[in-house]
Amino acid sequence: MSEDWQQVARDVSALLREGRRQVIAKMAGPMTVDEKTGRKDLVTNIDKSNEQFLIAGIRNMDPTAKVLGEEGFGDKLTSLDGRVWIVDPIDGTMNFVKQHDNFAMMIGIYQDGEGQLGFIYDVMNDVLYAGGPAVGGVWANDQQISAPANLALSEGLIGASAPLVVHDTAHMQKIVHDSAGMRIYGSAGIEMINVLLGKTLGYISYLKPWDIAAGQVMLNFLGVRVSTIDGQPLNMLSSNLVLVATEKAQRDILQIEEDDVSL
Ligand code: 2AM
Ligand code: CA
Ligand code: CA
Ligand code: CA
Repeated sequence: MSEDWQQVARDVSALLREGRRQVIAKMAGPMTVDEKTGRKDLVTNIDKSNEQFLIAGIRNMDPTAKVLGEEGFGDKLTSLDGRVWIVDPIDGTMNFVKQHDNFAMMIGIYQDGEGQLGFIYDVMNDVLYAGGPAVGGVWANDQQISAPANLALSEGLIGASAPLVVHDTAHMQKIVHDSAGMRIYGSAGIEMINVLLGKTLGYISYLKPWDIAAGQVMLNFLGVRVSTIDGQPLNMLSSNLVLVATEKAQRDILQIEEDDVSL
């Protein structure tokens, strides 16, 4: 693979734009929807074909790449050594099926466990968020993004996945109570875009590596904290209860966890 990260970023952006064109073309045709673990966990023929398309493009760019893909067309990974590409072909599949909106395509590139580049493509708005330490910035299409304000929990909105709130996992109700309000978008990618843009100050959800890989790279680069709900680094080979938050809001939320208080 080219060691010129700017070139890699351009190549991956072109790959994602072509993937988007194909996804949008296929959305006009019949969609096959299957359940994975249950009726709220879906996969379509387009999730699968887009993952195959993206992974073929990645292997073309980087023949020795190790690829972790949600739908199983990548490799079985046992470590993060070397260069690892983490792919979520459609993030927010339920939104994709029900709304034809509010879903994303995501790719994260890690080198020996260190995030280098992240890509989150807001498909229907046609805005590609891309960047990380390898290219020294984060962009929304051609527009560079500056770091979001370091808001305390009380000063901003927090995103979360609905089950955490319903079951009051990890003191979610107290966290929501202490915030300015909660929003639920149904796509980790769209949630992380909102944090990148400072529209929300954080996001809490139980996530797999492909849900968080791309966002973690860009968020960290802009000073947003990504950790487990206990403040520990994520294990990028398994699931995590993920806390994305501004530095101040992370401190506020970790304090709630430590105090172990409910409403
Ligand atoms: P997905 O659409 O790629 O599966 C929905 O709240 C968000 O959580 C989406 O980003 C979704 O990603 C992710 N998610 C992770 N695990 C999930 C699961 N078991 N069922 C549904 N969504 C899941
Ligand atoms: Ca899924
Ligand atoms: Ca996902
Ligand atoms: Ca997905």
